[in-house]
Amino acid sequence: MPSAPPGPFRPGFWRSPLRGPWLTSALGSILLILIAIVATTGFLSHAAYMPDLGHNAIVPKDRDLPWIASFFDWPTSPSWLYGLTQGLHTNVGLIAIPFLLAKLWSVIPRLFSFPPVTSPAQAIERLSIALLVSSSVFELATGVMNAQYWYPFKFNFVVAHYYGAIVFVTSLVLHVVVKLPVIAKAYRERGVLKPLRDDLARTKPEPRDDDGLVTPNPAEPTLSRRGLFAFAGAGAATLLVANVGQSVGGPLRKLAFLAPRREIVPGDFPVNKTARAARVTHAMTGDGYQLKLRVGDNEIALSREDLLALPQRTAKLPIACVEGWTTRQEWTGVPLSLLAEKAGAPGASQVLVESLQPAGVLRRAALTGGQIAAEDALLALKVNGHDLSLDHGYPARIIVPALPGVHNTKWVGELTFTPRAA
Ligand SMILES: Nc1nc2c(c(=O)[nH]1)N[C@H]1C(S)=C(S)[C@@H](COP(=O)(O)O)O[C@H]1N2
Ligand SMILES: [Mo]
Repeated sequence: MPSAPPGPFRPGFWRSPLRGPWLTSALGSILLILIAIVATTGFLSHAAYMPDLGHNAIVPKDRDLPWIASFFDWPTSPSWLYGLTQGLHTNVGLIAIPFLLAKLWSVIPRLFSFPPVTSPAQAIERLSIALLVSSSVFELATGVMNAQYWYPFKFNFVVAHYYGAIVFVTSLVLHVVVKLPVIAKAYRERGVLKPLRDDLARTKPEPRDDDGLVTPNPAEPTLSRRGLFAFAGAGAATLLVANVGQSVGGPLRKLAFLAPRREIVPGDFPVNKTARAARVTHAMTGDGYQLKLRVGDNEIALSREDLLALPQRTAKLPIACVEGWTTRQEWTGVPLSLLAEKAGAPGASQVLVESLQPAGVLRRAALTGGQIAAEDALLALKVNGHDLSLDHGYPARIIVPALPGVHNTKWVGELTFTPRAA
């Protein structure tokens, strides 16, 4: 066997006495719990998008995971549901970052193992690890970029993050299954928590292992194992405090210095896309504005005055954005079920909502029968007792309990109902 080139390829190069199967297993166990939460809430978010519903499809139906679309209709109650699942998704995803970095640090010697490939089986294992590492970094990086409204990439975030998640979860399951004996052995021999009792003076290397995680050339420890967990934990806590306020609100909102609070006017709530950015003008929303209600070939048009003359309903409902921020406001407007009735489609099974916004994927969205029928599902005309501002969707916008923010279409121009099947 050729001898390893000098530098990081030599086993003695990596000298931290902390590295070993127990440390990697313990960091991996924490990550596994965090990622289980992130993956579950992520796939729930995908389901909330209703990929099988016309005009909401983000992934072609025939290439989507069939069970995701079929197992349930995203509910409209409790209204905070999507705020909770998406708040968990983004905040737990952030917390995972320091632990992922710590885990990658713990296995660095493996990255340089020499020779890189010794057998076909081992080549497959290494390939699956390459997929796991790259997809986990890709998912966390694109997630953070999205939450920061930073889109330097040219691909569609939602589609890429979704397919990335499938690669990630698949390679993770494989990894856990393959490593189960190593994890079990580490916990059996060293105890699950026992190594955390060691202070710096008692921090010794683990016994040499087959994978070469334990250094043959240990340096004096500068940090105990529990110190390492505290360090990663402090990083996670800092990220959490710096972000969670935009999900839960209250006094924490002020502390959320990493959460983009752009275009926040004092006393107002965040705006996803301004009217200006969406190219919605006063000419479109002024006196000439008419909402078109359509069923088949029948069309009726209502001015904003007509809408205000209809029975109004007020409800305190959140906008819960896929990017993890949530805001609860008091909305007033016409129930969607009433508009379906007016249009001639009582109990409609679907509605296609189209915005006055001339272009962009968010200019239209489809709502299910259940989302139309929900008591508090509104075409909102006012918020907190005042007319909607242009940036929040004047003259009229959709607001449906527990709907992802992205489907709460602003500047609504047309509603096309599909009648209930006879
Ligand atoms: N026409 C239109 N409606 C839209 C959007 C948009 O870009 N265009 N953004 C959506 C997204 S992603 C969110 S989170 C909410 C935000 O509503 P707000 O700007 O009033 O807070 O509006 C939704 N409605
Ligand atoms: Mo959003």
